[in-house]
Amino acid sequence: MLGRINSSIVRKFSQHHSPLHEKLSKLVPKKQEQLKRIKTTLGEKEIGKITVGAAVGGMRGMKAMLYDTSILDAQHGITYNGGHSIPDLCAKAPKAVEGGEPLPEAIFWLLLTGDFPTPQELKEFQNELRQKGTLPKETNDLIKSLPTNTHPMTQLSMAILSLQRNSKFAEAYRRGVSKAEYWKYYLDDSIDLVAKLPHIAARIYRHTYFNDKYIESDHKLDWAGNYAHMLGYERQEVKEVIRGYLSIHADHEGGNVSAHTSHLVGSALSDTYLSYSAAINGLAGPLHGLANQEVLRWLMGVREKLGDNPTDEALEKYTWDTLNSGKVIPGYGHGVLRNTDPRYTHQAAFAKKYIKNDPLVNLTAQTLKIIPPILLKLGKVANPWPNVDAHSGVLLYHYGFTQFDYYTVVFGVSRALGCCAALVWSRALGLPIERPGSLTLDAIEARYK
Ligand code: CMX
Repeated sequence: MLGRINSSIVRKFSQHHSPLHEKLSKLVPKKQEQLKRIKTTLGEKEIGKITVGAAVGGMRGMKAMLYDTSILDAQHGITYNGGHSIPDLCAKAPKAVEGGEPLPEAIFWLLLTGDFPTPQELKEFQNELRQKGTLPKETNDLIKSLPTNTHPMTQLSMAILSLQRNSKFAEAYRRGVSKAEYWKYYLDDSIDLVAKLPHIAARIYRHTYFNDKYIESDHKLDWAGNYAHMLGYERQEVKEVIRGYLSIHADHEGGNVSAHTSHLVGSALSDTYLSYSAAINGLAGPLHGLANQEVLRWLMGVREKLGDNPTDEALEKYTWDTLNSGKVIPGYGHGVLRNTDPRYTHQAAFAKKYIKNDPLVNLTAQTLKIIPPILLKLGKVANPWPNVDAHSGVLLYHYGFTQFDYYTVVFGVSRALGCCAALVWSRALGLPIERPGSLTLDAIEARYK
């Protein structure tokens, strides 16, 4: 099929000539003007105060950066660019199946522009992603060369880095391109990375678990449907799970570890590949994205010890045993949210609609009853409610996608949509290199003597 994508389309999607470039070219001056207005009229206003507690406590609650693609509310969860909450997004986004899950490539468009693409824009953008998806030989060779016990997230980070030598931004910077043009090259690199990520991620999966038996891309499919296909899942429901998963994990404001890492590294004018590879390393931490694999591991531990239908009392004891052994309960708690994560609610609704009598899905519902009161009893947990990771892996597992060490890679494919959109905007707005200050313990005490 790729061979049939004719040269006029190839020309059309060459540097700076994609539909997204056209759309953003109109938006960028408006946002630049808005930032200028904010700087001149509001530059001296206080957003909040920085306490010693916040400085030594992981900067919790400090609003200290500009990140324009989404905003997080402690009670209501995430709102994507254009004012779309998770339920609103799921109702209004373009879909592959009527009444089904959003198309994540449309979410990328939304995060960048604040609008869903029109059917024509979507079609053109999907073509562009198809055309740019093919991986260079060295990326394929690199993945194939890695020991299969290399964690899939490590493979993902390395594979993204292997694309860096073709960065349009890095090349343009060497040529001395004007600062006003940076965003266009970041957009080129970002579209390229987004196009290639499902191919990279599917290759890592087939390399790690299926002896390098790769599955050819199907260019008739949408971006996420093709990812499911290349992973080896043809059921429509699995494609829908993947579409939904990739849509709702895409962005979660700028302060979380992956988004902030990508933003920080990008602020040094490191290109999209360098920035997003770094973000993946943060996402691979068990307190962040790796929690979805840890949830599965925890639930498997419950099943192994207590069987498929544990009593509430037995599950309570298992939860206390986990806590008393000095571990966290994965999938519960959040740095910002103080309510059940709407992304969890969305996935629970999907499970209710499509899945009947699955022991793990039932167990997940049971944990919702048991775990929050226990976390509340601990007296220190700020949010006892489930986050997105409490449900995502369970859906994949139900459909036979059981290699849970891989689950965070799916998260990594999705989070690129938000991080890349934000990188483009950071360059379009000319945001400076990030350089907050720090204090030593002695300096803090000396300051308040
Ligand atoms: N189980 C046990 N203890 C928990 C807990 C949980 N699920 N959530 C928080 N706590 C503990 C913290 O470890 C901390 O204990 P110490 O004071 O002894 O260090 C205390 O409660 C206060 O923490 P907090 O203010 O409620 O939460 P933080 O903002 O510090 O941390 C998070 C947030 C997500 C790291 C934490 O809730 C956690 O470890 N959850 C489990 C891992 C998880 O699900 N992570 C995924 C988050 C979503 C994502 O990024 O993908």
